[in-house]
Amino acid sequence: MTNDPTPVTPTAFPFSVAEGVAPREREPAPYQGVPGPGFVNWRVRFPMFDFLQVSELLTAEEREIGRAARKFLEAECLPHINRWWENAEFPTHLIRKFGEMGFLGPTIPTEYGGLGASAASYGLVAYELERIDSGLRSFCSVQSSLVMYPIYAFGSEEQKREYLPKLATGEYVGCFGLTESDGGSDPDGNMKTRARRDGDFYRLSGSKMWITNGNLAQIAVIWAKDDEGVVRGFIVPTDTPGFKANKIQHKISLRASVTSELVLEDVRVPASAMLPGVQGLKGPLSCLTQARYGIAWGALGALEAVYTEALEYAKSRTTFGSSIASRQLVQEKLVRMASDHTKGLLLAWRLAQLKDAGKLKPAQVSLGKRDNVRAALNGARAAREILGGSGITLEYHSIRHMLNLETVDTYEGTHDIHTLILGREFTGENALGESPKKEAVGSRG
Ligand code: TGC
Ligand code: FAD
Repeated sequence: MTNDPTPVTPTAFPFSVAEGVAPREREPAPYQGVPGPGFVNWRVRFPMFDFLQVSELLTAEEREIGRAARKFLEAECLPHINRWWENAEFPTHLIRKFGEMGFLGPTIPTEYGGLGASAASYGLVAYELERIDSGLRSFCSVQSSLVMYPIYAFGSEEQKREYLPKLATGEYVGCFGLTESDGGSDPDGNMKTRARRDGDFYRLSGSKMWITNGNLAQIAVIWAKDDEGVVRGFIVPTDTPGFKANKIQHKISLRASVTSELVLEDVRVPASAMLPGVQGLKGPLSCLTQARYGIAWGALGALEAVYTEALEYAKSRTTFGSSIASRQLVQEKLVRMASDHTKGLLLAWRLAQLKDAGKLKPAQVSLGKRDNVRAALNGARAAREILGGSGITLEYHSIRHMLNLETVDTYEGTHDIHTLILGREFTGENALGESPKKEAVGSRG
């Protein structure tokens, strides 16, 4: 790993706004050097920003997984992502390739089709995906952490053998239905979806809102309350009669991702579809811990993307006789981005160590998700500002990242919910409030 001081050649943008025509798709210009100090050259087109050389703390295998992911995503996704985002299109043709690259369930053991990779490897995959677009990372987060993880951690051996290999290759896409329309922050208090026992079957009724991959999925992991009012997870094939997915339109964030409402009208599944290994809210919350961990890494990928774009732009943009990079106000913004990225990477790396050691606590993950996502969002807003008027167009990437990160700041627990989780952890006082008293569904007839 060497730092090469050769000046950077500006990236070729996917299309020119001035042309006023549909995006022209081109290969980005070959990478000529590193944008400046703090970039570590992984011998790919763009080097990773890594000011404190955290990559030296990674194993050779972890670095190789990150390097391969970056090379693949640079070639297959970066030249097209602004068009996909503008057209609200998810690249379904890449799902199988994501499987081949090991992006789907990388930490799942090899006997079930995963890579058996470390937590840092999973984090680096999330980082590289989100460096291109939060929607691509979302797709893989849901598949890996919210669908494969619960089947692996709480499923029967039969469920694991039936679903995990297909999910790892991308033959099957999964989605995760926890949130309902009455308030996602309090999934227990607001859960109206019911699973009523009917002999050897369950009948599921209710609806789920804001479900990533909903219209792409062959299976849905649905969280519902049973006759005793206890939260249980069910693997529901989406072609089961009574199951319907409605795509949510007009999103101004995470446009290169499919988000859906799920409607379940008396959906009948065998009792063997229930995840036997967990009950209560800790089932879905354990999945969220996995996904939030990945987001703590992923957000830094987006932060690197906007920092690099703003830095290159600032160096090449001249006002009042010199580059805007020479101005103190611009430098302050760039330094804040670089500083937040550096601290965030150390935080993410430490979470990975704790995770592999089996010592990671949910509140520690809340810190990583909360702080790294907000740092990335603030960085994207600052990058957009440095880009001036050009920054509001899809000729550049920062505004897309900024709009995406508004969602990332909200899903998987809003910024404020994570503040309150941490407040509860540090003070011992619960400022979240109490969910309404749980009642047995069966008693209502
Ligand atoms: P609380 O009393 O705190 O806990 C209930 C039980 O769960 C356990 N637990 C956890 N276990 C694992 N991981 C966690 N993060 C956990 N948090 C809590 C806890 O120990 C307890 O276990 P037990 O054995 O004692 O029963 O429950 P609460 O009702 O007070 O929870 C409050 C709160 C705020 C923590 C929780 O409701 C919450 O996290 N709300 C936010 C909801 C959320 O994040 N939803 C995300 C939906 S999925 C999504 O957004 C996907 S986006 C995907 C993408 O595209 O990337
Ligand atoms: P609410 O819970 O209604 O919160 C509204 C506001 O009130 C927020 O600012 C919140 O911070 C604040 N608030 C709430 N409670 C408190 C409190 N006690 N104290 C102070 N402030 C509070 N869910 C899934 O299950 N699966 C998915 O795949 C999925 N994908 C998503 C994809 C997208 C694009 C989006 C936007 C959401 C997705 N979600 C998914 C849902 C997401 O997790 C929820 O939007 C999120 O948990 C917040 O819930 P809510 O939108 O209902 O907001």
